[in-house]
Amino acid sequence: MKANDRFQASCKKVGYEPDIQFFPEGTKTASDAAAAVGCDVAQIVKSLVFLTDNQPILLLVSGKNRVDQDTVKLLLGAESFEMAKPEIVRSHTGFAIGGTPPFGHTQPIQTIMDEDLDAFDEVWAAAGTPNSCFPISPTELRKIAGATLATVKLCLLYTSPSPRDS
Ligand code: 5CA
Repeated sequence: MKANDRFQASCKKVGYEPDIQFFPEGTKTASDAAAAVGCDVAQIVKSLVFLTDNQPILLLVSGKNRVDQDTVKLLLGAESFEMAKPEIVRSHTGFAIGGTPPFGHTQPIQTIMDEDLDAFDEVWAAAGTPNSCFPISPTELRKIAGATLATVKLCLLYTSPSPRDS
């Protein structure tokens, strides 16, 4: 079965019908997806798989944000936290990087959702392939993914020189 059909079939099991839209120009990255959909990159949901103490964990992250791995590691009280290799992403979700959807995976996976996604009425996530996305409200996304909301983004702070230094 094609990846889009597998995603659709797993959504059906939880009573959700995604409005999958296809974009021949490609939606492999958050910026590709934002350009194709015609939305702000912040409204694109990146579905990123990490390994924490050797357990997979999924982070649903706004397209404008980078994950602060140290903060998430602390939040989880974990010893280790690192990005999963492509073969782990595929074996745990059933989908390849660039098309990994936020739910509907082959195995259950602990999921954390970036609180910044909650600012929008609608966000767009991958639908199983690197040329398809579907719109969803953040509330529904969180509910179906069984996700916990958290602050996950990297904040680069600029510290101005102290007056004593000038
Ligand atoms: N279809 C788009 C928008 S929904 C999408 O899937 N974006 S994504 O961010 O969820 O997936 C691409 C991400 O996969 C990249 O941002 C990057 O963080 C991650 N990635 C790319 N290559 C690798 C790799 N070799 N190992 C682990 N993660 C990778």
